[in-house]
Amino acid sequence: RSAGIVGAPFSKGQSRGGVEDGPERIRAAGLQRRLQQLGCAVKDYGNLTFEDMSRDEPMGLLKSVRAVGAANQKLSQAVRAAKEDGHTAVVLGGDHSLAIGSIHGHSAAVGELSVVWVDAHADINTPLTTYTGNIHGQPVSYLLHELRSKVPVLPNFSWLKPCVSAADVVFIGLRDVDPAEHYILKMLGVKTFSMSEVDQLGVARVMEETCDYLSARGKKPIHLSYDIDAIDPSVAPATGTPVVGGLTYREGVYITEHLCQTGLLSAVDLVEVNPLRGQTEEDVRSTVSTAIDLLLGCFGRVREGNHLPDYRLP
Ligand code: DIR
Ligand code: MN
Ligand code: MN
Ligand code: MN
Repeated sequence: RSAGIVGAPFSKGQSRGGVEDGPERIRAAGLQRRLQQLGCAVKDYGNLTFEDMSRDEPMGLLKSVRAVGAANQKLSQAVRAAKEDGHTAVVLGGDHSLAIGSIHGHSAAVGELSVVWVDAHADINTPLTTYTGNIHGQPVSYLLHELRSKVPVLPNFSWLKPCVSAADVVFIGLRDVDPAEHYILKMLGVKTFSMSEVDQLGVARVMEETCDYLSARGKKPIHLSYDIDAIDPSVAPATGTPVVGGLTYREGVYITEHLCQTGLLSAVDLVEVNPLRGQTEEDVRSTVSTAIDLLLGCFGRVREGNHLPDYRLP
């Protein structure tokens, strides 16, 4: 197992500064070393750089369309390259608009995907249903075949073709869904486990049902898109749009452990860590440390402990 890390310090899918510092903070907390301690090979591709758009006027409500389009085209190519090098891709965000490029690039390399979207939000607004204008609340609509006719072609997005079927997506952790998003989820029959279902079923059953549901359509490579705001703000407060009533640390980590065990996890996004949104340095530390533990869970860390295969007692 090897991790191909791509840093994507991008923040223009929403309006709060600071989320572009996510990749550096997560690296500084020792991601590479801790993955290596698990016996995981690591290739760090470094951070992508995103040019400033001189003219990027809003289109109606939609903000920074051209910057988001260009950044995601670049990210798509980087994720595709990491997959073609044989790694499990790890995208460190940055805001969740990056899932457009990440999932597109992943699919370009390996074909049809299953997508597990762990988030307080559904991120399935279209450019016409959004009322914030933030593209981080829209990436799923850009990716779904079924919504193709509902998403106009936008500047710097002509490279993007929908590449995911609604039936191959599962949402976990939802608790702040806009009316239009709820309509779309119902209209398309998307599989969702809101926080109510997590409460009702427990996270173990949620993950059983998630994997059963996805594997019934064939064992496709899994793309995990993990928004840190899925985790309760008492644990992960340093994020742009915190919502009370989220996943506990243990539920959040369990999701990654379970997906890792499928052997199908092929790419992971860890997004929306915003060091400037913490009230205290401890808020930031707790958020970043949770992000690291989620990523380690994706690469085989289990809470019973691990040892390398060649370990010998001294
Ligand atoms: C809201 C919030 N549904 C929007 N979305 C967020 O902007 O479309 N996504 N915060 O992460
Ligand atoms: Mn999100
Ligand atoms: Mn969110
Ligand atoms: Mn399972």
